[in-house]
Amino acid sequence: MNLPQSITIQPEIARALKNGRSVVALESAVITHGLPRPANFDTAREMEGIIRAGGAVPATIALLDGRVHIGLTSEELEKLANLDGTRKISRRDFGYAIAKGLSGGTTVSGTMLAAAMAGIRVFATGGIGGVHRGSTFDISADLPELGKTPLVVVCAGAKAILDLPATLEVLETLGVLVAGYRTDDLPAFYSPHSGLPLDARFDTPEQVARAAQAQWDLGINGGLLVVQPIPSEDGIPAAEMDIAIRQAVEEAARQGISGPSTTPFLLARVKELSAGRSMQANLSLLRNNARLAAHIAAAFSPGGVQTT
Ligand code: PSU
Ligand code: MN
Repeated sequence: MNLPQSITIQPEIARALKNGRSVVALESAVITHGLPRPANFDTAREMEGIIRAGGAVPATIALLDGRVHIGLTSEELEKLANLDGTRKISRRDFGYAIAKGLSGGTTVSGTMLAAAMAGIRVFATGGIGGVHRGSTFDISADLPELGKTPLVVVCAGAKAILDLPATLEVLETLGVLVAGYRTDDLPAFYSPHSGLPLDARFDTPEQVARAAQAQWDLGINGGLLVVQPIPSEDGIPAAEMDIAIRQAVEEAARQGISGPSTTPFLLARVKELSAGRSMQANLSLLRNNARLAAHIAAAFSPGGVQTT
C-alpha cells in the first residue's frame, strides 16, 4: 500500500487489509473531546476489544506529534487520552497539524478521510455531527465528508443537540443514504427514536455490505450512513433529554461559544444537566455500534461482496 509519508499504519492493520481481513476504523475526537477521563481511554479500549471479539481488526485513527496514525498501541492510546490542549482534527486540519507537529483526535470527517486512504470500508462512531440548532450555517464537516468518501459509517444518529430534520435534508442533498438498522425512524443518539421517518432499512449486516458494495461498484464514491438505535434499556426519552439540550444550547449562545468548541461544550453541559445519565447512554451506544460495525466488516468478503 502506498500511503503518504505522514501516515503510520500499524503492521497488523496493513496485513489485515492486504489479506482481505475485516478492519473497522474508530474515531478519536470522542477520546480527546467527547468523553471525560478516564472513561475516554477505557471506552476506546473496550470498543477495540468488541471489534476484535467480532472478528475484525480495530483501527483507531488519530494525530500524534504531527503524524497520522492508523491504529494506536495501548501506550499511544493512553497518551492521547491524557493529553491536554489537543486539537479536533477534521478535513481542514490535517496539513496544519502535520506541519506544526500537533496531536489531536480525528472527528468523523477526519477519520473517514484517513480510513479511506488506507482502504478501510467500515467505521463505528457514536453520533455524527450535523446542522446545529438555531445556527443553520454551523454545519459539521462530517456531512460533506459523508457525501464524498466511500465508507459505511455506523452511528446512533446525529447527536440530539443538533437540528435533526435539517441534518437529514443536507445529507439528502449531498447524496448520502441514511438507513435505519432494524428501525424505521432516525435514532436521536441518547434516545432510540426521533420520530423522523427514514427511507431505507437494513436488518442484517449482509444487506448493508451488499448495498455499499453495489453503490461503490457504480463509482458512487460516497458514504453510507447506518443508524442504529441505542439499546432500549440505556435510552433516555427524547422529551426528557430535550430540556437539558435546550438549556445547554441557550447557555452556549449566551456565552458566545462557537466553532469546533460548540459540540464538546454542549455534550459536557448536557452530561452535567442530566446528572451523568447522558454519558452512560453515550458509552452504551458506542459499544453497540462497535459490535454492529464488526459484523458489517465481516460481511464484506475478501474480494468484495457479490451484488448479484
Ligand atoms: N460522538 C460523540 N462524541 C463526540 C463526537 C461524536 O459521542 O465528541 C465528535 C465526532 O468526532 C464528530 C464531532 O465528528 O463530534 C463533530 O464536531 P463538529 O460538530 O464540530 O463538526
Ligand atoms: Mn461546527
